[in-house]
Amino acid sequence: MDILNYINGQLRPAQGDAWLQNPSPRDGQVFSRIADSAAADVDLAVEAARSAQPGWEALGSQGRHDALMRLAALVERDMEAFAQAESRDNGKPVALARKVDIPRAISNLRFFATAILHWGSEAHATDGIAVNYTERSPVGVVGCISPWNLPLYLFTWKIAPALAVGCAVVAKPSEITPLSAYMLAERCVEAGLPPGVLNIVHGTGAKAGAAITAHPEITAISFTGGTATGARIATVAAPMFKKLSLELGGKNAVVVFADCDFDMMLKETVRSSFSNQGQICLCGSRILVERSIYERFKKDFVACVKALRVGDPQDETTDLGAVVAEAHLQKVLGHIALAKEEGGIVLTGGERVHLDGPLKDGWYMAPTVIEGLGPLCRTNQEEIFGPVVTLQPFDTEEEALANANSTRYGLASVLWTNNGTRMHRMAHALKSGVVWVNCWMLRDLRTPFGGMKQSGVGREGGEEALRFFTEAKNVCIKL
Ligand code: TXE
Repeated sequence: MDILNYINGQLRPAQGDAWLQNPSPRDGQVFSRIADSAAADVDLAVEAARSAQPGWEALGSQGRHDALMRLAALVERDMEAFAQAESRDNGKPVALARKVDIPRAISNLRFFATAILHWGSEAHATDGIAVNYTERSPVGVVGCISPWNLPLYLFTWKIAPALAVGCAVVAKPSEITPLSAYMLAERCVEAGLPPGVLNIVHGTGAKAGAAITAHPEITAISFTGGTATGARIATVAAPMFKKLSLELGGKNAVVVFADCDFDMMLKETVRSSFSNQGQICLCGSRILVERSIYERFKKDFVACVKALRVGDPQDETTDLGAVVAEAHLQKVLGHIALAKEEGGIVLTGGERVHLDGPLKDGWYMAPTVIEGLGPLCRTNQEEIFGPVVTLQPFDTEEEALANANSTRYGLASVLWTNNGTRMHRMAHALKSGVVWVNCWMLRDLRTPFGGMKQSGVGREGGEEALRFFTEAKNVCIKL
């Protein structure tokens, strides 16, 4: 299978006919090849976007709404094919792709297609001497660069608001999981999206990604990925005065108080630890438990984790599929070795899982729980981004807070308590862009989404995203 670029409405290989191999995490076998694009391909995409943008803006919000809704309907029509493809490309259980990834991609398209119909701006009357109104216009051609963990979910999370406000887009999905974006491109052709409005350039970050970041005609970059990559992108984009939205890494704390609803907490904490093989930047990888219930939590949690089924992503009963790449598997296993060196005790998991038969070369690992480490060791400070969590007891709220806030990240926190005043007190004091109380990954797309500290710059979601992809102009008229 050839995964082609989508430039100016056409599906085409990279110039120079360069290709990357695309293996499936499920069995480690190459099943497709990806256009290995470079600056010349990005130049073509930007040229197409620049030509298409004025007409796309002039189409108006109703016209853009209609086009995005047609695209959403085609993704929904082919939901199963997208779910199977996402699972094959990423290694996640197909049940997860069917339940989370693809439905959310459809919601992203529909949410922003409709949001633009209701989006207004503001006016300010100045003491009877002037009236001001704020005009919000699309910034032009934008770059959207997305990661491999939630491929279509995060790809559409970026392109939908950009397209809805009238920008034209040059987008690059991760070279590790390009398939669903390619399938979306095929549906763009079928939906009759005007050529050049959306351009998808496949390839590596160092070539295609860097060319998008550095292109002088791209006015804004929306990026989701690792913190180190975000910093590299910022060093290029900032001196070019591009708008930047950076959604980066996380090392999220789950704070469990004895007064919580234990059974609900336990079930959700297994999910927040290991969903998508722990490869969601919002996963709770540091679990802090009030000492009076620590032993009970440890026993019940480890029992639940041992019962999780690591298996064929195509099998409906699988809880954990394969991690996304061989290199990533080695990276996660390396973190477990480090944890042991730092004095951690592996309560369950900690090793690669070899399935038999055709899946013997797939990249599977056991969900892993580690205890006995303090808050400041590397294992509790560095993002692992795999099915690995640590447990730490705490005695006081102050201690839990200091621990939760002790990393350079600030993306999400999860708080389990039924004490109302504590909910507000802790939510206020936790240094993260998202705080979930007695839930995890409960998402309202209108809310601001993103991290602080080294988890990112800016916010996505709702009006935040529409404002990111537009320039605000104040027009002041003397009365
Ligand atoms: O990131 P990478 P990954 C974080 C998550 C983890 C990481 C996983 O916590 O740390 O992202 O994603 C392209 N110039 N989040 O490993 O390598 C690359 O090709 C331009 C946080 O994929 O940074 C890919 O398309 N582009 C997030 C994309 O950047 C470059 C949710 C990401 O790649 C580039 C998901 C360069 N120099 C993951 N180098 C959140 N906060 O929501 C690479 N790329």
